Amino acid sequence: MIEDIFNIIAKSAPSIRHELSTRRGSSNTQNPTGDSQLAADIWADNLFAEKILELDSVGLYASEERENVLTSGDGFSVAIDPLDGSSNLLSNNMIGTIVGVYDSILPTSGRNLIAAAYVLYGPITTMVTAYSGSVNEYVVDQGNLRPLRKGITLPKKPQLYGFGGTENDWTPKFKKYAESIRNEFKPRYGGSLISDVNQILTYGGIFAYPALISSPTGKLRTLFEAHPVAYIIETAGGLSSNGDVSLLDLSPENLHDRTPLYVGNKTLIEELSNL
Ligand code: AFP
Repeated sequence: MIEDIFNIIAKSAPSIRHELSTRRGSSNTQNPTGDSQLAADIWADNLFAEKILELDSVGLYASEERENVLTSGDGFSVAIDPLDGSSNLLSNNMIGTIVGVYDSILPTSGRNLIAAAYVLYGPITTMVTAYSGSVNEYVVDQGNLRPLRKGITLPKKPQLYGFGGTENDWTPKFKKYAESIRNEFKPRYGGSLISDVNQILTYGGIFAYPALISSPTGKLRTLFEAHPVAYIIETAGGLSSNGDVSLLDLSPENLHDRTPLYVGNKTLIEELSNL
């Protein structure tokens, strides 16, 4: 059942990858949180909506690219960011697809997640899944999942940090934290959450898109980005936080609510939360 959802995402990945080169232009529309949409965002959303709602096990589809949910009876709820980091398309940098599977109607608490996954359209297409207490990585080979790493845990020795937003828009508390770790780790920021999170999963460290002075709730969307990423990182032995509590404890009131996001090695997230 959950595997059916993972498989449909993997099966769609080659078409997504193939279509990207011809759908990089703007669609002259905005998504519900005000981001400009590319033709590819809308195309990928329609593709996933059709394929995912065909599954008997899925009853509800919600996407970062559409205002309201689509329903098709009983079953799991799927929340998706069809093309995460699509502004990277123009500069030919990495993008992803993020998926959360909830055992509840949406919006809801991250504690109702039962699985999460992402596809990373990098030099190779990979997919990372978290389900039943285990995080696994696959190569997506012509739509099929070929195992790469099983039972992934965050490396014990963190190496990287990546922080979103501009420094003059950070809060004094976050600036202080950034100062404290700058000399210890290497900076890496890619501008698509999934590429940034995947390198934390691979090399260890911390990724944050903090609360900003201009946007106290940060930039990232709780249901479509924060919950699934937190589920994957926490299943891999890391921690997530909005500055106070685990991102999984957040119950957004609205589908498109935002949250500050901190994910990574336990010690680093604890230090940041205790400041
Ligand atoms: P989209 O999914 O709308 O393309 O947004 C990308 C994103 O939400 C997330 O993937 C990045 O971490 C973040 O925005 C990048 O934001 P900046 O452009 O402010 O660096």
